[in-house]
Amino acid sequence: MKKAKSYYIVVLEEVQSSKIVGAATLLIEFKFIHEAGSRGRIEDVVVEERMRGKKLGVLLNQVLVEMAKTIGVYKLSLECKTDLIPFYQKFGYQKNLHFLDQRFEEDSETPIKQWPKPRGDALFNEDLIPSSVEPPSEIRVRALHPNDQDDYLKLLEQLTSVGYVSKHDFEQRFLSMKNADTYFIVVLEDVATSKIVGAASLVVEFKYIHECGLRGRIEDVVVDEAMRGKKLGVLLNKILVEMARELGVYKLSLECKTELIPFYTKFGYKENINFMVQRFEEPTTQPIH
Ligand code: 16G
Repeated sequence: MKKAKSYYIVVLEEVQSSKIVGAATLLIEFKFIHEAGSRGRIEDVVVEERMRGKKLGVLLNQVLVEMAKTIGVYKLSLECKTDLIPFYQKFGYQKNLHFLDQRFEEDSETPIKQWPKPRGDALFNEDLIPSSVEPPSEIRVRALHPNDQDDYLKLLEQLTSVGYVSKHDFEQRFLSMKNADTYFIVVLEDVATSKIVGAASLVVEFKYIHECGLRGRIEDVVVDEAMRGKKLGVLLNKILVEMARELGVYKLSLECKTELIPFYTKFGYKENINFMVQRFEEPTTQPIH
């Protein structure tokens, strides 16, 4: 967690007993979208039972929202049960997208013997790309490389706002992702033109819960407009679900619009929980990392 430079676990210590009576995590996820910005996630918020009713949950949330603003995230989100929606609305969150997840069997053994190290320029170790999922012959599946900048950013513009990303910003973003070793951005290259025509990310999060387990998130799935209808979205999703399983995540999730629920349901996801999000004005200065 420390190496990834993205985990801010805040605890509340009861002064008298030196016991931890509350905790919450702010997780920062590095992005290429939103000017190579970052998004924040609130995770694992918990207050000791005997300390409930003292507004410690409010305190934790206020602290984390302020920290997220200081860091300069463009949006902050969390998942919660239906009865907690009114609580989180107080801090500025709204329910708009849908949150889908699926769980895998939890093994008591370490999920993966050796975390696969990336080789060469690639963002992640390409051996992880499952050979069981076969792309059409005109498509090559590979990891993102630093010289994919123009193609990849152009493609992301079909998903959301990207804005201006200098070569330096792109390289820094790439480096911070590679250093964290938990960003698996798969791209689909059109063999004939060498252009990137599809991309999707698997981002792995380290947890203490679930036996120091891992959770996975599918992010920034996009297929070039000109290539739609060729099942490339299906291909990307099959690949990432397999990779997540191979890495040993206990749960895999994503957020999507209503019209995409039937598509994602095909890969085993279900809507179990609410997704709440708030957006901030996009920072004009570089975020602090
Ligand atoms: C969708 C994406 C998410 C992406 C976001 C960008 C999938 C499964 N979900 O929710 O990964 O980051 O759109 O939208 O691809 P934003 O710019 O409004 O955050």
